[in-house]
Amino acid sequence: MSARRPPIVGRYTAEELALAARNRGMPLEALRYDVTPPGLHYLLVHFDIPAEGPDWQLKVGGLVSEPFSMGVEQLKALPARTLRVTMECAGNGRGQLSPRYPSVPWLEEGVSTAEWTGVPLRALLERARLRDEARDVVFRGADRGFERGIEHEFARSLAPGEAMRDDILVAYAMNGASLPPQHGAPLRLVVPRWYGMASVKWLHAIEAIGQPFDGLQQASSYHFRQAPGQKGEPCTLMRVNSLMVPPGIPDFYSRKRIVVAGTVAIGGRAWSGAAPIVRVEFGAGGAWRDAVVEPLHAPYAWQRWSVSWDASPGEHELSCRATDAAGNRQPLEPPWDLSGFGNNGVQRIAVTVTA
Ligand SMILES: Nc1nc2c(c(=O)[nH]1)N[C@H]1C(S)=C(S)[C@@H](COP(=O)(O)O)O[C@H]1N2
Ligand SMILES: [Mo]
Repeated sequence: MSARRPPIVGRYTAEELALAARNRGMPLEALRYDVTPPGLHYLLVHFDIPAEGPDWQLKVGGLVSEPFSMGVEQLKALPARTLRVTMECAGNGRGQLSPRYPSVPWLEEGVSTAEWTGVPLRALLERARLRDEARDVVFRGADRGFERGIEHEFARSLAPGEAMRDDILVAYAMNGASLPPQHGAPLRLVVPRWYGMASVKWLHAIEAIGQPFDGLQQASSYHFRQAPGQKGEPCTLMRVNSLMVPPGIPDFYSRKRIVVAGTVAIGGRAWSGAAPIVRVEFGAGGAWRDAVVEPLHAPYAWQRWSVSWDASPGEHELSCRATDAAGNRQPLEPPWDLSGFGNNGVQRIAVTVTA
């Protein structure tokens, strides 16, 4: 495997700026929407958005008894399901770490929720009849490029047991309209509860193989590592996390918040791939108290939380901290990871309250 890029300390580089401009985040005020309007959904495209073409085919093959290939219209004729799914990039929060890995320098905005419509993956795998020798199921995207000197198309895999879950979709619609080009048109995988990298866009092939998939995006990228050279643990489920809508109004350049003294309605969203959110604590000036958390309405979507804050004149730091039903709780500080994956440290917002 060729060398990893050296870590960065200090100012953002031109390469990071270029990546950030292509792969924009969700403006945090959009946390107000249950379902993120498509133009505000965060975006991550490793290479170029491939051209879509009317003759797009999805091939299902490899270690299956009945390989087949089907066009998008044929797929749309199969029984469909719509799921509301919160998706977060595994690298969300990377830009807060130091040293940081040279990649998309997300601060905290690499998360959104959409309603995806498509055919359950399980129905396609049942039709193809996975053979017993299948050890891994590979999902291939049509976008191609180099990373760390290796040319590949973006591809990921799931173990057969995971792939047969009934909540994974081969989606052709987002929020009731055809998939936009940047979100994977004409077809993408949507893997609820997992970090976004599992949801392969521009999906053109599903292939069952007899050994664990060794593609770069599967075997090398998307692993939690403390230090270089480690094999690490694969990124899978989204860690417990929460964000708030920054209150008041911003200063254009610094984005610092200005709030008028008085009772301020504070709110945001919390999510976890492991279990529903059972608690959100709101922190102001070092004191924490419980916010009101809405019950889980859609099993794969974030939950709304709210609290009212008595804002007194002066400088304040606001934060929020979620706990899920499995007992996972956000750490107060960003957890260290070499590539900046899985940063679920609490959000901190500096607020100036004016009289
Ligand atoms: N083919 C392909 N699929 C992909 C990617 C990609 O670059 N190419 N990026 C992945 C990553 S890392 C994330 S976080 C999600 C982002 O999905 P979105 O851009 O629709 O928000 O898509 C995933 N699927
Ligand atoms: Mo991602």
